[in-house]
Amino acid sequence: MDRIIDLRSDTVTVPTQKMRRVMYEAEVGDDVYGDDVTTAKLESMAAQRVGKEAALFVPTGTMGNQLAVLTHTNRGQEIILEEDCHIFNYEVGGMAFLAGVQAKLLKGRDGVLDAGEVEDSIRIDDIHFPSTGLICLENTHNRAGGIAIHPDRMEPVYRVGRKYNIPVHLDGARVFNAAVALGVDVKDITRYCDSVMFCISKGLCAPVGSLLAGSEAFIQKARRIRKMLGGGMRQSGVLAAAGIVALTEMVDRLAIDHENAKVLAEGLANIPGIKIDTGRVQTNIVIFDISQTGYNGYQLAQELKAFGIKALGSPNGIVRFVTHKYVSRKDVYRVLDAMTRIISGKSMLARAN
Ligand code: TLP
Repeated sequence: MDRIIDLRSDTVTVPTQKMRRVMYEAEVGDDVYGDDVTTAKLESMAAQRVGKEAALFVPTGTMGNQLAVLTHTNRGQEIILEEDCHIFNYEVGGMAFLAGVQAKLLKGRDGVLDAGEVEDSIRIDDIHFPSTGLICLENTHNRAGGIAIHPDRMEPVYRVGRKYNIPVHLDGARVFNAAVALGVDVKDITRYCDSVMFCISKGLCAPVGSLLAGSEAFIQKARRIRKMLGGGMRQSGVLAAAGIVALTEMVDRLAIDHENAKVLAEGLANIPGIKIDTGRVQTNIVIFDISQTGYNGYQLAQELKAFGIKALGSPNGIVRFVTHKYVSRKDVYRVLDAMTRIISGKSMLARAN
């Protein structure tokens, strides 16, 4: 049997040989005492890269986002988010449980918030109302299909934040995918937020970790809260070492994953019954609808298994495939071949019944 192709997420990427070597050789110390030079190096490199004063190494993107909410807000405040965002939908209700804030959800267009609607949602000073403590953005936008949001579309929301003195946090789990897809420096994106979280453990192939970046004062406070949550790590340099390779060597190659996603999307569009808007496939995420094929996501994932392909199942007809370093162009053709066989087989079965 051929090698397994794993399309479930870019989180499945394993560290490269170079990463494993630098992890082995990393100079480490107790980071809670500020002794881990490798972690310190990654943090300063990350801060510089996204144009912020300081950064903090955290175990996961979820912890980075939740730390941002905890650090920016006070209990009982309201935060503005796009309704399909990760912070609200996929972080176990952490913002309510940990930070004690409530959500004001706005419908985005392609994951983008309308600045006018954001402004209208900011609470006025009234004894009955919570105060608005934070605005959250996401780029690339995962559930919108990995759409890379141009900084010009973030700027108006950021201006609203400035006007009312409300901080803007960017969930930039895949912000480097956005920068590469748009052909801009990542700073051109992160200049429109006060804090940003980005992951090194996704398309950039590091085994573990994310960075939260912002002002010196913000990161100092976030560092204390990270400790409170049990995220003060000791010899984290073994992980940070891989992160340094991720930032220095793995960003530009994301363009290959985007190309492969495009080819995958165009191939899927040619399979009868599959609905996909190829224009929305701008980075490494491919979202499509198989409901007209007679399959649901669970069944498709089951069928793909027989072809040595791992995919996430869902009870509805919406499927997400994610490309990454370990999905080659040849793998894309293998996936398309399997998809064609599965879908056409099913239609034949359907006709026979
Ligand atoms: N997303 C994962 C799943 O949780 C859905 C994935 O496979 O895409 N922000 C965004 C936009 C994300 O997509 C993710 C992970 C996170 C935050 C959280 O990162 P981790 O998994 O490191 O906690």
